[in-house]
Amino acid sequence: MITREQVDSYRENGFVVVEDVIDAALLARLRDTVRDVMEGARGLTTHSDVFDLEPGHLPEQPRVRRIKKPHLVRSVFREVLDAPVLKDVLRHLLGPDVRLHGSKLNLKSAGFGSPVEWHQDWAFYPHTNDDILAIGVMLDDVVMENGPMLVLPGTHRGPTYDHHADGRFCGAMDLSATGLDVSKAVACTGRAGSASFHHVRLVHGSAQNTSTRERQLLLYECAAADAWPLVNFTNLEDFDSRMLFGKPTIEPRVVPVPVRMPLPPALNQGSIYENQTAVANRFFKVSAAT
Ligand SMILES: O=C(O)CCC(=O)C(=O)O
Repeated sequence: MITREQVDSYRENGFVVVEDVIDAALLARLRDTVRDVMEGARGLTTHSDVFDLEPGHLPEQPRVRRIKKPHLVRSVFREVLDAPVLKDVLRHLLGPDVRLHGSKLNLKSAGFGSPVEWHQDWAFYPHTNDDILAIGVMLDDVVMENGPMLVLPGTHRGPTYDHHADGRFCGAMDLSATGLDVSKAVACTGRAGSASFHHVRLVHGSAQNTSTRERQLLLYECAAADAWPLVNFTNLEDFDSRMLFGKPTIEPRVVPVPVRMPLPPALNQGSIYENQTAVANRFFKVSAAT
């Protein structure tokens, strides 16, 4: 299902896009469910446990940036993780024992969907080893115009960059301070039903969606079972309940990977979008909401 070349490319570049990880019927159910869940944002005056709101949100005209932890909101979002292609890819990239770390659905709506500044997921959730990746299931066709995720190939083998501003974690890098060449960025595009798989240390970000096309990206963070978090460990029952397949372990595999703690915590909590509001030097432009 995933080819040897694709696995090698993931190891070399830190990402791979695989087509048709979910079938048309599941894709249609996911889209319907998103529409239904979004009704819950009507009337909200501030972010909630489920919804992260766009700056231009109004209670009577909801604008949502993110549905938080969708796998806990509706069971169809949990079903995606049983898709055979997706499981096959996870087995090849992370091994026989895999745990779900978290999930989120970035809406990036047509016309105003917010950008995500350059960052490494690793800066948010360092673990004892880095056999961790994020799956981005495309619920819409993702093209250059509607704010695809942009990745800098090979950066998963480099340093962990500074994600702090004014002495606090802010969840974003100042690319100009890193020497990284943005012209080398690759866009993770693909037709709806495809998915990107990106390494936890890969530098990535995405622009505002100023196009007329939606770009919904359903993200699942997955870890090898022996990767234990260095921050925000809750309890063993919750930890083990998130096993997707294989066996849990109480013996973390510890490898010498570069770590920076996301501490002191970000000034603005709730989501990466909120964390990143503390960044002075934004890379991606934000135009007034249409
Ligand atoms: O939605 C995107 O384009 C970027 C997603 C991402 O990097 C994140 O939410 O951490």
